[in-house]
Amino acid sequence: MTATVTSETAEPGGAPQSSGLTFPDGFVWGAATASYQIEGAAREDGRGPSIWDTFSRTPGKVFAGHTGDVACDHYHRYRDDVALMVELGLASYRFSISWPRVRPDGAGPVNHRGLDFYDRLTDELIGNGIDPVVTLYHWDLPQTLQDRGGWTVRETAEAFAEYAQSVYARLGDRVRTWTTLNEPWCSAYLGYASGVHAPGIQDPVSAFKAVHHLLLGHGLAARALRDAGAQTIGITLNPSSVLPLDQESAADQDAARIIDGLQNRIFLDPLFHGRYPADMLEHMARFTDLAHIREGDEAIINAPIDVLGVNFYTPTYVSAKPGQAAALDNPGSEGIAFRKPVGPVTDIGWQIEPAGLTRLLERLHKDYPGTPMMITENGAAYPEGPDPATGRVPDTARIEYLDGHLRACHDAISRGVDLRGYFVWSLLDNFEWAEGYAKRFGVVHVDYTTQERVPKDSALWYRDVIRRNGLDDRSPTEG
Ligand code: GCO
Repeated sequence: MTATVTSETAEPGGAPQSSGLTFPDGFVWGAATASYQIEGAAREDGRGPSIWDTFSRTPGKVFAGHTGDVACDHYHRYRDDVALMVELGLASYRFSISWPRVRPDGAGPVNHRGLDFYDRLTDELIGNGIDPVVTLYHWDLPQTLQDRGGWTVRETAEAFAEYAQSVYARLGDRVRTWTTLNEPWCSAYLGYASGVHAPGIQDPVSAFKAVHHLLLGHGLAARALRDAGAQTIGITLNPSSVLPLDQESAADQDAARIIDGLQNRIFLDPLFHGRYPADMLEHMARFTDLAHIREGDEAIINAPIDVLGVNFYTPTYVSAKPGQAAALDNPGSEGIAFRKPVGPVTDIGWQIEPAGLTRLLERLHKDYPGTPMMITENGAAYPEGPDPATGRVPDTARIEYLDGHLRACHDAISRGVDLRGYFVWSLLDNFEWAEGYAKRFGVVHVDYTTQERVPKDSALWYRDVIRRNGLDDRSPTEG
């Protein structure tokens, strides 16, 4: 697809039309969710426990002791949820498969009842003209695999490829787009370094081993999917737009290099260039011998992919600060300060800076060229619920956030970036990991007592964006 864009729209024969932003023909409009965050039915049809079941039951780990036991009850309400997607006019829906539903013991026998659910969901989507985009791992590792070392051991990478094959065997005749991992940065560093996410471990050595075994799992699964005949294979990262606070300062630039290495290049270089960056090998070697990185592994990780998924929420600014303790989720970052958000932030405290997204996409396009990209997540937490008088959910700030980031995507496309689609995070309010149900990212409001869904104003706005394949020139908050 060529990335042609227009910045003017004209109504044939009509009065001069306001200028707007039109996206390329075929640009994919979608919404995203993840299994543990929405499905519920935690003990149904043979599903085994995941690390998030364990973690959310560990006192003090998740806001107010919330768990994904029921979540949005999507497991039972998926038909209604697909009907909502139809109302919004989504072309595509990105969801993840729960590994412990499919292989309750991680590496053991396939649980066909678990696959039945995804089979029904896939048929429901396709029957309604919505293209399914499957993510194989969105953080719900089977607990049995964690008990054997989780992502710190090689066996988990091997088990992941086997699990990927079992899902492909069932859905491969209908699902065209396969994403191996979602945000391995979070799985590795939040799961094993800061311990803010499951499995809640705080050990840099484990985190670096997890980085490698996640990437290896991706490579092994990508190869297995390719051999099985998968059409489009990708991985979703959350690459960060990392900038030195003082662009002129050599010390700040060096701080940015290290954080860019830990958050971006440690994943992107082996994926696209088949080797870890030399400075990151040195960085990791401060903590561990690198015996877990075996001869040939980087070539496996370098398996060709067809699309890079990019999740973006907020940029990162860093500076050199002697004496600063390391941020737990960035092992080895002592002497580096992360700037506190400035300017407008969302309800989760993340700085809003759409230009950071354009910058990031251009950088990825320049340093890792040749692979089309999709925004596989972008969105914002805001608390609004239904107005008792009107029943509407007036989430104006979310509309502004989305409008700004779509303009940033359009800018990137205008500058030559091969961006093929956009998935809003998220279709539904859902279980926001350590924040439980306290943070709402949905364009559809969920009442967790009644499970009633109400499309927010942002959903109606997004429906119009999809209809016109672009943005109009009104400020998003007007009318
Ligand atoms: C993410 C996650 C989502 C989060 C979202 C908001 O990939 O970070 O995929 O599960 O809910 O990012 O934090």
